[in-house]
Amino acid sequence: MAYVDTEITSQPDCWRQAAALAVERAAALPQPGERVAVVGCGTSWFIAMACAALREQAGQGETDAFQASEFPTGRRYDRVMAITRSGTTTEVVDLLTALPTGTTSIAIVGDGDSPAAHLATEAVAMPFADERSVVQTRFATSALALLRAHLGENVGALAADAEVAVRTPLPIDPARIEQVTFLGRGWTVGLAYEAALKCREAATFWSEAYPAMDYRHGPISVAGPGRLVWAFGEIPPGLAEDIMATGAAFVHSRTHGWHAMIGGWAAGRTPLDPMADLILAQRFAVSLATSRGLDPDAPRHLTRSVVLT
Ligand code: F1P
Repeated sequence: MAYVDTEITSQPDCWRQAAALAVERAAALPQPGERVAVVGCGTSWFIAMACAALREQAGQGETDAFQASEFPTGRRYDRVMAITRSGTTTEVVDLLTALPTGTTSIAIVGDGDSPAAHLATEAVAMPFADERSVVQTRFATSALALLRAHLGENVGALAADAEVAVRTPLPIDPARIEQVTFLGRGWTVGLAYEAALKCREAATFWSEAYPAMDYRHGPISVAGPGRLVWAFGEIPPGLAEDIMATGAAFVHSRTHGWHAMIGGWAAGRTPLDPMADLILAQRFAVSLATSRGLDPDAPRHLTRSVVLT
């Protein structure tokens, strides 16, 4: 079994631990009304996007997300929250070093003794969610669970959905698919980007991701038989029909009658929270890798943390 399989399966328990940590470290996390920027690289950037959209949607204050290297240094934020599993990613470390004096920063890290943890005003360490794998799964979703618990969401219920997601059969056989596009809206756009990154990292697979409303503005041209569109959360009316008209397979646990489109998978099942749907996409990516004879623990051209010299 690959390390990444073990880490994927441990997510329900990690989410519960993240929720407990959110209570313990509430004072270090963004406070209501603050203007906040969430930053990261790769997976951590996509989780930053989801965090920002959820916090703003919860009425907690204006929240932006940036790839760490693209942070607009001319803007002023009350708090900059960096998400970084390793705590060593160059762009994140550089940004924390260069923040204007007086900016409160917080690093959500796997390793509490890492450079990012030391540079930030406060560090919230989640060693229980740290990973051996290069390809991130549980650290990323646990960081999001931490934020969601801090926003008052019932992470216990999310963990129950995660228990289903780690063991339910996959919605589609990866061996039947030559391309996948993930879609999301609002906070699930970040999840869509992350799901597509998993397929590229673990399986060198052709994967794309878009906000669902933008899909008909060009990307739909790629859809067709043997290809897959996978949507997280709510999607715009009519989109499912437009996708199915292309002959592509469509996975979306919220579309009425969707089980008919994908061969009876999970018929009659209550839709899972999109964060649990992401677990299914992580498992899909790992399964893609193994079905293509690749080792998901050894992604091509990728290291566990990108440290630039
Ligand atoms: C960020 C990251 C990962 C990617 C790879 C390289 O890491 O870009 O998203 O999968 O492992 O590093 P981190 O800053 O969260 O440690």
